Amino acid sequence: MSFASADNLLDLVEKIIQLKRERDAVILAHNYQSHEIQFVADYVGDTLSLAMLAKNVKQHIIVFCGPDFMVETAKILAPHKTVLYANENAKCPMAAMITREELKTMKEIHPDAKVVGYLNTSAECKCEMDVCCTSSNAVKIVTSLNTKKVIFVPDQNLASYVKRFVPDKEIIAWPGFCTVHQMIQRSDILKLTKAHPHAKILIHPECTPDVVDLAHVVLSTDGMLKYVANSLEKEFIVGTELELINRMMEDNPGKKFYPVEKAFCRTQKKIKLENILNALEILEPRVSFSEDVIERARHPVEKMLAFGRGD
Ligand code: CIZ
Repeated sequence: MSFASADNLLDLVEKIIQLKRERDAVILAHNYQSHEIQFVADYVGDTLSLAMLAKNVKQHIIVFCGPDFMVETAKILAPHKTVLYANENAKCPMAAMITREELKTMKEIHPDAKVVGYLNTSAECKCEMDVCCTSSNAVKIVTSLNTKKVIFVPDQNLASYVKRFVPDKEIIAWPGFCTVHQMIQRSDILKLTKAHPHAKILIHPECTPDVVDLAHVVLSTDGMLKYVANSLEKEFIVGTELELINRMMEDNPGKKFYPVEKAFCRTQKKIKLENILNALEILEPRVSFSEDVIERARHPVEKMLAFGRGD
């Protein structure tokens, strides 16, 4: 980085912090956001903890640094707050893999099934769900349902992870996936294991089943951060997006972390400091839905929050 860009970075950070104070705004950022975004954020976390925060923070303006569905979930939970996309173009490919119409058709084919939907879906899709989930509480939620048949959308990998815990239930999965976790191959983890045979293997449940099979523990990103902080182990292979490693290294200086280098989320990295400053200056782009969508989508999201964390 040149000195000029370092100056520019510092200038942006100062402006954001000042404007955030003036506006009495809060900045929420997902664990995959780049280091400088996490630095200016008030809270950093996984999808579930950010949803809980969006609902409970006292500020009335939220700048959300994460993909579209996370920002929109914040609006669903806090409809009277001004919720701003840090960058409206940060659209989660998995969330775009299923439409409301497609989910309606699935429900028509399986009228006796309950619908569990990952938060990684559009607000419209959420209107058709019985309950939402994240990777932290998907197992807990599906286990709790008093139904044999469950439609699980849109992540087929998370669906097959959940299925391991509920062998008696029929899980009807939509063939969606996270483009980043799908990139992580069994051979990547085996290579790291060969180089670091004593390392604990942490895998995200959005990874494919053959990768999950290699895990010592399967956790969401906040679950991984907590696990690493509390573990007596000293070395960890981390099967999720690359950025998480930086947090782990910062928080655990005595421990070693081995990432899968190619696991980089282009969507999340579309968010830049300039976007946050712009959002704070013009209070746009805002999330906006009809009252009907908010009302219908809020039900499964609130139901999920009542379950709390599962990891
Ligand atoms: O932060 C995570 O663990 C992700 C990527 C998903 C989730 O459900 O929170």
